[in-house]
Amino acid sequence: MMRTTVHDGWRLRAVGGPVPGPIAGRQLPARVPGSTHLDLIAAHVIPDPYLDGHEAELAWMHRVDWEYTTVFHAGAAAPGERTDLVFDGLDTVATVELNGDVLGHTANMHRGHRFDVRNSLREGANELTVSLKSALTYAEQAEAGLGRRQRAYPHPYNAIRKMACSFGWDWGPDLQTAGIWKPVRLERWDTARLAQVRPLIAVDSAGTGHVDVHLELDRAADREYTAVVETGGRTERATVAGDTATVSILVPDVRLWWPVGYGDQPLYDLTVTLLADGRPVDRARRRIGFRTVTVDTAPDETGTPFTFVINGRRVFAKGANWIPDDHFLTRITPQRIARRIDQAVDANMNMLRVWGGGIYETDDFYDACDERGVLVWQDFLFACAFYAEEQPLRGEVEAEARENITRLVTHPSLVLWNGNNENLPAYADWAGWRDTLAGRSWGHGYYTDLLPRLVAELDPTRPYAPGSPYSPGDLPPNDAHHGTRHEWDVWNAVDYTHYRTHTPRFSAEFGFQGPPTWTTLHRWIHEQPLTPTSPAFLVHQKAGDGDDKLRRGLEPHLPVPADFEQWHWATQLNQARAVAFGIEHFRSWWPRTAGALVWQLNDCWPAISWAAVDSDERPKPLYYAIKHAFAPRLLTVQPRDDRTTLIAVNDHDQPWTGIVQATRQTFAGQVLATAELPLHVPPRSTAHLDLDDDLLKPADERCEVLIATAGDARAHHLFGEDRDLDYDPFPFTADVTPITGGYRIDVRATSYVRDLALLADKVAPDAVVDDMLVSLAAGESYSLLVRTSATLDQPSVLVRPDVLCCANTVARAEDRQR
Ligand code: BMA
Repeated sequence: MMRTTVHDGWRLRAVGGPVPGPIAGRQLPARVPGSTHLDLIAAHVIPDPYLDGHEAELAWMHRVDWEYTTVFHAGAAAPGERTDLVFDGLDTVATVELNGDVLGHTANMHRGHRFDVRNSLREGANELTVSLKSALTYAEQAEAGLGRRQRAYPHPYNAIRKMACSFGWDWGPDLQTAGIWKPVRLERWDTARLAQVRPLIAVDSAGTGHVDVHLELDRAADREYTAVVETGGRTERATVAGDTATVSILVPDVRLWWPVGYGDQPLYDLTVTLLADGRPVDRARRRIGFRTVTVDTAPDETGTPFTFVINGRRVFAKGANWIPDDHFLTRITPQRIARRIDQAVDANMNMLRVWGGGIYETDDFYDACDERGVLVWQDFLFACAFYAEEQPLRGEVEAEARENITRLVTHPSLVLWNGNNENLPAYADWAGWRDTLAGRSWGHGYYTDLLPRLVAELDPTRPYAPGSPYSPGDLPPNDAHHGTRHEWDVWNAVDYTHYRTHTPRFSAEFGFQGPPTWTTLHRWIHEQPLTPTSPAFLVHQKAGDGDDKLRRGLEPHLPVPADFEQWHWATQLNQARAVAFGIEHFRSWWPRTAGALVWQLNDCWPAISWAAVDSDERPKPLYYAIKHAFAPRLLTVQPRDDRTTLIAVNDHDQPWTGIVQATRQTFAGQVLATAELPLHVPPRSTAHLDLDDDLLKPADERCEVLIATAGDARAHHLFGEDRDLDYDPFPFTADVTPITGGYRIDVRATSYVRDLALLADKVAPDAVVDDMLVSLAAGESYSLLVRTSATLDQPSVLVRPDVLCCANTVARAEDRQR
């Protein structure tokens, strides 16, 4: 088998549609893998679509047809030789021609295509052309044929198998990509090739790993075929009589792969060699891990749980939802993915959910998760819409599902296949949606029949869920007592304290918006004055009514900010508070609640969004709040049976024992009540600690705080909302000391400091602070470390009030306004 990539010499031109004069007729250099927007940016013929208001100006690109061409040199196919041209991914509606012969038409970005080019390939120069039709026009025509079906956004993304958020989302731009988005290569072979390698892995109670490698052969010649499989120091071989074979290997005493926080992530190389008459003709390599996974959904006294069980151990899923890490997918490097997964792990996460409006994530993504012990829940790609179950969609859905199940099956990090995002409540609950169907299909058959059948056939080692959210039987899909739940009343309609009105069995989506970091915002939006409602700003705020929802979410808690910079800090802080409030509630209910997946970890462009990490990879204050709220050991103050209770959550294999020091004190530092509470929390469980009235009943609720501390864990309980509290607006002193690689900022609280933060990016674009949203009692000290390559002329900028701030400073803004 000889594989040669065909990535060089590509040119691009617009061949139809409303092409602006300066671009019409021009051939531009093109990158493969790549996409039209990126090629046009590189050729300086369009502005950066993420910048200011350019997104809308580029809408013409949605209606343009494009042509990619290259000439590559190759030998003609020898007699008996097979030559295939393989596209791992075409985005999306393509006609592929080689030397003028049409090889085929495609209309699905989520799968690969293989063309037999024996008869078209020439000795010497070969001209390859990929013509891409407007995906939007195609989708509209497809919809006209299939019948209109409801969707959450204007374009018919549900009538084409293309990343749904390519057509815009409530955090993403409407920039409809087109291109050859995955590798292209020529494969030359004779005899046979390994068409499919699908290892299914199990571990028995004796600790022996079972690897069943399912193989499919593509044969060009009749030979004696043998497959040799090696892993874990063992080798097995089997004769392949027909086109399929299964080779089984037993690996005794396997080292188990664990999620982060539970153990290591040993990975084993797996090699499959195909021999024809004893001579190797093809080889495939995979990396596998040994672990078991089930989801416990056996009904119990409160309803239907949804608890991941890995290697027999029940796991609270701490994590977030994942969207494509850049709207322009082909720019996402393995390094960028690795940094993002590192951030997730550093924020104490152990699970990411790959959301169904994006893509079947890449091997780079899954490799990074395999290596770090991040569990992955992968949605099938259906989101917030009804989908036709008729052709041509149906065939494409089956083909992409088969291909991606087979591709991803090897990854130990993958622990769940899920049918869709929110399409079940769309049918059951969303006002007026079902009535629009008039009896037409809507995707139910995919989620309850086709997809579970394919998973059972190709990947019986993993659980399948019909959708997210999902409740069994005839229950409303979003029922709080059964299965997974999405909480969107918070953000859309009600205050975040409403999180406590439900105790879901698994919270698969919940979140709150906030702006990106200051530097990211100003890198991408340049208008003056910049306000939450200025035109270019609103281009980057895609949520319906987003600005009002931010304001409504803020008002019950924090003072009204005096200016834009205060608004920026206050809305970021409120986002952090809202999500942490949710996480602490959900964790306090373990094991009844078995997961909290924040909406959303990452951004795909500079946006005002629910993300914890912005599109320039900078952590927002929310990120630090998540990290604290997901700490293995958490103290949290929660209402239980009309009583304010301290709950200790121990997500650790060791018991948590010691003493909780609890005080009620004034902001000025006068201690009014103290208690020492013995703490004993068994591994992976919670304990409730009763607090006496003298701790719970403030003399003056405006200037007192209850602080409970055990080791590194600490809970702060205020007796009112920030906007009503009498904070000292200047509650600390701070000194800066240069250290290797950055600066140390020593903060000393002169009065109670709530949510100390250092917005390091304001000082240097690469500056990152190690922690923030730390609260300090009067008299306490805390050191923040800022890492940066910059040498600051004036290190004292790090303690400027707009850089080193806290919740108290938002209050000060209101004072200024008064
Ligand atoms: C959920 C997600 C996304 C959306 C988010 C925020 O429903 O599934 O569709 O971006 O809410 O509105």
